[in-house]
Amino acid sequence: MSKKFGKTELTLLEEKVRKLKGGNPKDCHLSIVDFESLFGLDNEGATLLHKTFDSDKNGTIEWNELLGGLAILSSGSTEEKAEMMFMTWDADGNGSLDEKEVYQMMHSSITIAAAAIVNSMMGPMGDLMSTLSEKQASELRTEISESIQTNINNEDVEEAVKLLFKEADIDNDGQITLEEFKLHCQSNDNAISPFVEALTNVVKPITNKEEENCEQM
Ligand SMILES: [Ca+2]
Ligand SMILES: [Ca+2]
Ligand SMILES: [Ca+2]
Repeated sequence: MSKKFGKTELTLLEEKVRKLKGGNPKDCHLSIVDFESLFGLDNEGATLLHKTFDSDKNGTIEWNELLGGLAILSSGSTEEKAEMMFMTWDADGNGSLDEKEVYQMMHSSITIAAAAIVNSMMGPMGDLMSTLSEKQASELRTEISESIQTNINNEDVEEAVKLLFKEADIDNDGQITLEEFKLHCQSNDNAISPFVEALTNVVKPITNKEEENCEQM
């Protein structure tokens, strides 16, 4: 596994941010709209990823937050990932997760997963995509991910939420604390992996150079 966040990826990321914002990428303040075009996400997905990376919660992503977020997603420990996810999921910042927060995040993570699928389709469709304008390409993306989203079954999401609470809410008080969440993630490899995997796939074009694709799967 050589999923490191190295010099090549760094240069690529700098280029992308410079192209998007102009000026010195290290002085960037990236908005949710910037994230939409940087990662090829729709608004819901970009909002979630943006929130995940915004560790000082000031509403924009600075260069160090961008690097930090990408580094954790591409090579962080389970504990680091769990902490990052928890902070993102805890929308009201009260230090625990309730059902509503978990529902929202489960729903968003499906959206992100859809975007990752769409992005991975865009690669092989490169020839076609290069004939489209930026606007047409982004419309096509939105169209495909919308059609995936309309097929999301809300009852399935509710099931997934219930299951998480059943397994992780040890003292049964209807709230998942950071401790409970970390314990759950450590004893259960699959707990955050669909979510993290979805995010990782979205950032992969940046954190992973194409020549390493042969290692996948
Ligand atoms: Ca910030
Ligand atoms: Ca909360
Ligand atoms: Ca609890």
